[in-house]
Amino acid sequence: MNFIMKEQLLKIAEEAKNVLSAAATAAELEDARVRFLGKKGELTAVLRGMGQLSAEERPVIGQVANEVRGQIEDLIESKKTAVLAAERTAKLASEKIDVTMAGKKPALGKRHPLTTVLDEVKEIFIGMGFSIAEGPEVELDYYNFEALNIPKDHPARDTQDSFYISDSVVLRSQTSPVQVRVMEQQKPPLRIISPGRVYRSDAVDATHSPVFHQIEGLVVDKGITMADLKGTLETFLKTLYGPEAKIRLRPHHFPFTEPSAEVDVSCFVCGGKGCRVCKGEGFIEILGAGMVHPKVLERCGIDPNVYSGFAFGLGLERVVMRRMNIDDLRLFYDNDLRFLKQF
Ligand code: 2NL
Repeated sequence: MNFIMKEQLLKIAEEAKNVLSAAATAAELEDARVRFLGKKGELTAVLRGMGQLSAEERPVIGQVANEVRGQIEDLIESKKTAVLAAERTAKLASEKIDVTMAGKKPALGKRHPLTTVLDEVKEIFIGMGFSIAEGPEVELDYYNFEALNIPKDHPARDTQDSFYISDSVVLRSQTSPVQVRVMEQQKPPLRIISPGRVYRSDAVDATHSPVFHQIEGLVVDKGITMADLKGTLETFLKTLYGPEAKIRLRPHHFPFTEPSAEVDVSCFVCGGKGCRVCKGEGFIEILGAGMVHPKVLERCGIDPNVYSGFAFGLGLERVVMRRMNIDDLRLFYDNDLRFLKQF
């Protein structure tokens, strides 16, 4: 019995040495500790059998067992230090970063063509002393139509042409209501432009959209005349299209201005000779304008006997389409990068 148990103990010691020298991780070391020294381990199993030994044999085997336990414990301890050091080195190596490596370039967007041209227009008017005015897109029918002298039977007031929220609330069909609000709240002199989104009940095609952008302008002061209108718009259009640009005014009608005019700019493709772009005209219609109707001034609390003013409006999309040779309005709203990247 003594002999067999001693053999078993030495075999365990031998096996433990092999397993431990092959262990490469802390987890493998722990597995080995449980296998050889644990409560249900191999060494414990042998020690359990010691009860059957004689009183002389017991201390001898006990001593061998303790020596084997000590050897295995020492092995585990020294191996543990080596394994932890190796694991730490491997972890550090795997976490190494090269701080000199070139970074990833973030994809950089660019401005929408409508924004580019709007910014340019704003800049030109700011240079002439104008301020930018903004207001609600969901507007009272009063500000959108009534205050602007647009009669009840005017086609623009039809539910066919404007989006009504209720009897008295409408999606603004122009940005003039912003200017009406400014006139109600501020005293002349006034010099503002009001760019923004406007809504009309149109079916979508290459030249129509139910949502588009308008830029309106308003100047009110003592002694403002048609000459101020013409000079301001000429300066604006020459800055936008170049110093060779010429302008021309044709009589027109708007309910909110009197007199009213449509303003043309000489064709920026042929310079006025006549070509396909201007359809042989030499000029292209660019905006509507006029002297603010006395009734409009009066409704806004400005005395038309003391003050006068001019106003104008233009569609942003049409200006950008001509300038950038874009033939379909829908391209502005599709958000197709193949289109947007070109500008
Ligand atoms: C166009 C041109 C225009 C105005 C807008 C305006 C604003 C106020 C008073 C008087 Cl508060 N007029 N705006 C004036 C003339 C033309 O727009 O083609 N519109 C459809």
